[in-house]
Amino acid sequence: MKRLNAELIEEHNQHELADLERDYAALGEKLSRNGIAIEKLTQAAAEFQIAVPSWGTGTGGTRFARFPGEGEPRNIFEKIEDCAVINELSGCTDSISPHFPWDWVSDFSELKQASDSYGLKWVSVNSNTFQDQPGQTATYKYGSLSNTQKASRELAIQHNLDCIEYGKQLGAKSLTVWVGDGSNHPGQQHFQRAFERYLASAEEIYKGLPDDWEMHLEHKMFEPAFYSTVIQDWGSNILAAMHLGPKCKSLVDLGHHAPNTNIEMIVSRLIQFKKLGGFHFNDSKYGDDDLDSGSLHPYQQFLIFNELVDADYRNQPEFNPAYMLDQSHNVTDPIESLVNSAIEVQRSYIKALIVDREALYSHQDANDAMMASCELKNAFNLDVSPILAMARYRKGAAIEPLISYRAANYRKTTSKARPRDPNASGSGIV
Ligand SMILES: [Mn+2]
Repeated sequence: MKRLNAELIEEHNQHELADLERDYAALGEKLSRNGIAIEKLTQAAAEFQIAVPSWGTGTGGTRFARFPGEGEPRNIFEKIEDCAVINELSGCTDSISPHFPWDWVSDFSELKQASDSYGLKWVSVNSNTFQDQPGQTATYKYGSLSNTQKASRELAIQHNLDCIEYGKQLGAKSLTVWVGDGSNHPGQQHFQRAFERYLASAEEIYKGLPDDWEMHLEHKMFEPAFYSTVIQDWGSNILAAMHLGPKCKSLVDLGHHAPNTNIEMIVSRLIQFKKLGGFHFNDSKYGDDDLDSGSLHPYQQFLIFNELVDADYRNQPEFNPAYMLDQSHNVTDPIESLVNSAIEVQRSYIKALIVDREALYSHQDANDAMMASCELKNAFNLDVSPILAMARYRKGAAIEPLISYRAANYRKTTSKARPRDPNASGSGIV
């Protein structure tokens, strides 16, 4: 089942196909001069998939305000519809990463049926122990898995175990755990005791993982805690992951580091020790800005994929990271941002495939810094857009996704079916 009018996309594609074929042929000729077969890259682009976060389909906000968009999804079923649109346009987002309890439903088979009807899968389940739910018996105000109070810790453990159960019904294979635990004042929290409590709680969750599941820990330097967080960086993250066992790995959210951190090097270290579980892609200028992927630092994103492609090239064992977007869209249509961002991540991947690994290794061995740098920069500077567009076209997705999307008038037609509740609090991702 399609959510957008497939004929409309096809009509637009036919209009743009002749130009695309010319650009594709020219790029193919240029690549072949360097011994690269364009068809291999187009095949890789067609196979590349990145998950859409269910929460990203709604308009985000800041701690100050949220400005809801017209026709935005009001529940998980409507989020699935928007995820279908994103995949029909991009051709590279065939899965959804859900968030509980935001996406909780009483009948998960109904949810699975809805996603199946659009050919969408469910991947990593995200738990939420950073806010209290109505009627909650113990509070997360002072932390969840590391809370000094046993009742709060037990509640957080049980919620994560529940998330695994929900995920099993949806066919997911991993649990992503991010906690807001930390402190705002020096002295407020005993660093070691808090980490000990976190590990003891995480052990209970780990015990509940099915054999074919992974647990992904997400670190974050600050927010909501502003002095310290319990899993503040990849150091604490990998320590926890190593402590818990082989099914526990680290998840890298690009916005969760200090500015100018060498994230690609962190990625390399995690790969080396078989601890890279996955990514939350986004971009940032100041902190956890959750801006569109590749909108500010496309070269950094390329350098991360350079490490990922390198790991693949060297057949690194136990290397199978999960790719997800994690963004907040305050001033754009979330569908447009997610389509664009998925394609920008795919773009970084294809550019990284162009790097001549053997040539790079020989420049590195010869300490030829200039040529090594040029090997990367030349790949990055190549415009691979025709490859991405051709991969989309062959899958029946849109050659020009935003043009087709706007022509479909989706928001306007959807807004009629999704009237906004005037009494809604306007809560969203903040
Ligand atoms: Mn994240």
